[in-house]
Amino acid sequence: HDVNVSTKKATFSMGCFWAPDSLFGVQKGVIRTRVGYAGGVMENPTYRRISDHTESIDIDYDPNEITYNELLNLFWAYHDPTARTSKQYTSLIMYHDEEQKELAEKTLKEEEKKKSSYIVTKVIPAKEFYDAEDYHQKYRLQQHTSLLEAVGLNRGSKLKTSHLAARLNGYIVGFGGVAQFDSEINQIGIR
Ligand code: MHO
Repeated sequence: HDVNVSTKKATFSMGCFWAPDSLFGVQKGVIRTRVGYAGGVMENPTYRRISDHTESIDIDYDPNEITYNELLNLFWAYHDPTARTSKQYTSLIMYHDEEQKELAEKTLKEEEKKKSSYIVTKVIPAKEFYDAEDYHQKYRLQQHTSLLEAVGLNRGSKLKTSHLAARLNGYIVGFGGVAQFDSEINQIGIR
């Protein structure tokens, strides 16, 4: 279930991290995802003691298959960047290099124009990313115990590294669609 291609990272915060885990996990070129806490300074946050951190998603993607711009388009389309929320659920783009920073800032300005409203999203450098507890990883998929067992994903922290887990966690809530599922069923390790 692990895929070995060289990847880049993208890190976003856009509300409760369960939904973006499903959204991004099923995109073409996304190899694996994990959810966690980032954007703050307190060490070792947890769900109960999230402190100054924000629920975040960390994406490993193959830049030959999907661009950072495409990931940004999904980021903007699938949450409300004008919503003022608590720090736990705020909107963040955490960039990993200068190119990501520039693209993030450019799309933020475009979004501001489009919505003609204040965008709360902060573009900040990616720092420490603290993995969330195992029960938050691929949360939607984890609600399907027998499926997890059938594909051998029911134990340990495999849910953070498995490509198959990322795919199924998207398909299970309807992202990706049947045609894409059929087209990749032989590659993602179901049979
Ligand atoms: N308890 C909320 C948010 C969960 S998310 C991990 C819910 O059930 O939607 O913050």
